[in-house]
Amino acid sequence: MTVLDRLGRQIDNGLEAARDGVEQAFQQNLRIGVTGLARAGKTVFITSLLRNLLHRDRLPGLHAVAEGRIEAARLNPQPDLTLPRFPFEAHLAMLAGDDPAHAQAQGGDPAACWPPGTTNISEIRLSLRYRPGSWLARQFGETRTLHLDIVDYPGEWLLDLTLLRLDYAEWSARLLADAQSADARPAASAFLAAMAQADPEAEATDAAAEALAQPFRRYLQIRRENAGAPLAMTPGRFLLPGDLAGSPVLTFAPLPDSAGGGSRRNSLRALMARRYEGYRRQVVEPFLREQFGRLNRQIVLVDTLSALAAGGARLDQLSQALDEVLQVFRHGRPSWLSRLFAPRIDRIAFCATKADHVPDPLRPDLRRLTENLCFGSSNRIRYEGAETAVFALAAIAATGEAWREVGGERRRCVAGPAEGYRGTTLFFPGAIPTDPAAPAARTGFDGPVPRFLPPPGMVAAGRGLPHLNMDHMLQFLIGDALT
Ligand SMILES: Nc1nc2c(ncn2[C@@H]2O[C@H](COP(=O)(O)OP(=O)(O)OP(=O)(O)O)[C@@H](O)[C@H]2O)c(=O)[nH]1
Ligand SMILES: [Mg+2]
Repeated sequence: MTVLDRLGRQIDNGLEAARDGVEQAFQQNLRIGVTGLARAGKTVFITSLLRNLLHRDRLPGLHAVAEGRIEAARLNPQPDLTLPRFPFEAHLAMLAGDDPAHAQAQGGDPAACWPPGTTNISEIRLSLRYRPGSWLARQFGETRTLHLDIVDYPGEWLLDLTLLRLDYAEWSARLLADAQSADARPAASAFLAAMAQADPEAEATDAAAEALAQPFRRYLQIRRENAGAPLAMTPGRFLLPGDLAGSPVLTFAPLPDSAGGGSRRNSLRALMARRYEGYRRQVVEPFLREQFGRLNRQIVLVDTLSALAAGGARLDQLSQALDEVLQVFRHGRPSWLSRLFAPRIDRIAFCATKADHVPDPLRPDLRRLTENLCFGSSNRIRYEGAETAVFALAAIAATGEAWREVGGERRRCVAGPAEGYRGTTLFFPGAIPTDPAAPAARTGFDGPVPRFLPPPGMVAAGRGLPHLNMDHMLQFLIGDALT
């Protein structure tokens, strides 16, 4: 290679680096935290969000789409190399009725089904190439790229974030108060009997720890299926251990506080407290730091309708559980320095999910109820400087509308095929109270909320998925990043 060749190559490399630098300057990453308890609708929401951003025919409320400024979208390699990829294609195949395992379970009959409950963490990146809206922004480049990074995880793990605020004695007191309640006694009897036999001050052994942890795990699993079970059943990994199954960090249980002060260092109670501490340090803190520590935007998915249907204190429990979880996040307006080193969440969308379960005229009431339910949290978050908004949405609109006679009156219902029913199921939830404290919000529904099935033929080539309000929610959440 001649000197001139070498010089030419260096100039080429230099230009490329400069071009990369300019490219970098016009790329923006938003890490979006999808926050929701178990079954709130996170996985279906992420699947719909990805599909609808890849094929944007159903997003008129997202301004960059309406103005024709999004040139292309694609799934790109995710930034975190150690996390599994969110199985978007597999979930879509289930919704399309193309999942071979489900078809086999149905006797070879292909049928659309919902993705299963999530058992481990996964991540995905979707990148949008767009033309900026303003003339000024276009002077710095014709197109830009917005990367959206999204993480999915089992909802059971979310409540573990509340443990960061509770020490072992506080956590034990909470769990034992419920285990000793009349509601919980049948589920808790084996665990309470094991606890009565254990001597918390005796020298700790692995066998003694396991003799208590094993019935405690079993109790949590049974108890959470009970109608009146509290939402906050922790530790979440005892319900869904992911890759930690059987490890010592999952071998502990609550114990009543020692009456006369401290315990000996090698006592069973001290061992349990150390393991609880280990769980907080080695499981919960990394989960918070790695998955939620770098968030810029947050969606809080709230299954308000199911809580309303359950009646009693369920709405209060939901509101309190979400509020406790949200206190762990860093909200507020980011300074340019914090944007680089310790991002803050500056926009939060509170969303009532599965709004396709209520007919159109009642959806504003579902939104208002959710707004009132989350008022304490959203008020605090706004005070910290972040923007909040509330939506009633359906990631997938699985129902149509129909009319039915109820008590001599014609009522607008939602209708569609539902799990466990033949033909078309009609559902009318009655009026939706907007105040969670109103007597009507306490009575619950007479029957269960049907689980409507994904409509056949919903996944069509080149099209997004039918939804309610996802576009308006997206305009609030990421619209500013596409201007
Ligand atoms: N009709 C309708 N049903 C929905 C919608 N979103 C979720 N569902 C229902 O709610 C169930 C739970 O949704 P998922 O997305 O799996 O919930 P999740 O929050 O990921 O739950 P975990 O993984 O257990 O934490 C689904 O299987 C559906 O039955 C929706 O937009 N419309
Ligand atoms: Mg899930």
